Amino acid sequence: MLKSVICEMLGIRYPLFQGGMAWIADGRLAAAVSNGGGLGIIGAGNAPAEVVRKEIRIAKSLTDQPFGVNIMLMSPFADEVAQVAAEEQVAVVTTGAGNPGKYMELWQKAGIKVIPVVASVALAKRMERLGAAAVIAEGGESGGHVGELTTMVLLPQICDAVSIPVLAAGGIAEGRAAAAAFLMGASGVQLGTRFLSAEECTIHPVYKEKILKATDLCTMVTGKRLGHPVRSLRTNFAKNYAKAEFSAMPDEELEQLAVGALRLAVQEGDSENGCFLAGQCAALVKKEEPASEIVRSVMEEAEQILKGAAKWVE
Ligand code: TUI
Repeated sequence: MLKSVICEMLGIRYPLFQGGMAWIADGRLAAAVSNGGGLGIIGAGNAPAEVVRKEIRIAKSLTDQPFGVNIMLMSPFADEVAQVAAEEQVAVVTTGAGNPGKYMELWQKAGIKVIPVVASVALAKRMERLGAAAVIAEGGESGGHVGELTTMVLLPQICDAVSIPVLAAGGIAEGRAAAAAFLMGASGVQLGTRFLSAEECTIHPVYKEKILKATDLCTMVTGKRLGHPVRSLRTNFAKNYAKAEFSAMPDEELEQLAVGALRLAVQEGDSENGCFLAGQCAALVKKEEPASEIVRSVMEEAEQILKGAAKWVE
């Protein structure tokens, strides 16, 4: 079985995290992943603290395994959600879209393992100094808020720069990419897009269908002009947004265009006005299946590939 220091650190069977996708990763999905031997993560996104607490309680009722909460640092509720994570003493907090420095002490005092998602070497080093238990190096192949670098070049640089364990994210939907990440020095992997096809993932059927039908060039990045690049499916909404970005439209109006678009995708399956966040690996997601089966099959495939890796050596 494929094991790493992450398994011992967190008491989980497989070194595989499910990304804490905003609006999508709820207590039910997180519990299903944790019951399958990975680490399920509730995505707090822009949700108010009490909504997040409710999802944490749902996860606690569905699993006795460890799970995490992802705190989206650009959320207007980040302070309160950070507090709720501490009060509920979740096993792990992951963070995204910013620097979680100001919350580190709060979480560490609550006995929580803090594992920030980073898109640069500098932030990875800063997080290690502040006591992060590990970092997740996320390349720009991922869905949602993206950094500049690809997983292929970011991961080895972060592995060189820090002594804490590094997990890889961005572009990983299968055992093949997971095996590659381990070969490059990762101690674990995080998958987001692949879990959109989980049976326990409650996104609108239209969203799921779009993921299952996605092909290689199906995603694009918008939002660079306002400093928050986001990868999503190349829908009419994304194309129109991109056009608006290159027009003379004022920043405030451009910002308004995106408000509520993720909810419209997740809950309404609105192809015209919804923003369907997805990573480049959507094209590799082929079928709907239980979350536990995703965890097991990705790890098993990675293990077989790593066992066979000696064939390259004379
Ligand atoms: O955060 C993510 N993925 C996300 S967040 C999200 S919700 C959102 N919607 C619209 C705009 C922005 C966010 C959807 N998907 N992944 C982790 C991640 N973090 N990727 C990139 C970063 C990041 C970027 C800049 C982390 C830190 C950072 O700056 C740190 C600093 O010190 O300035």
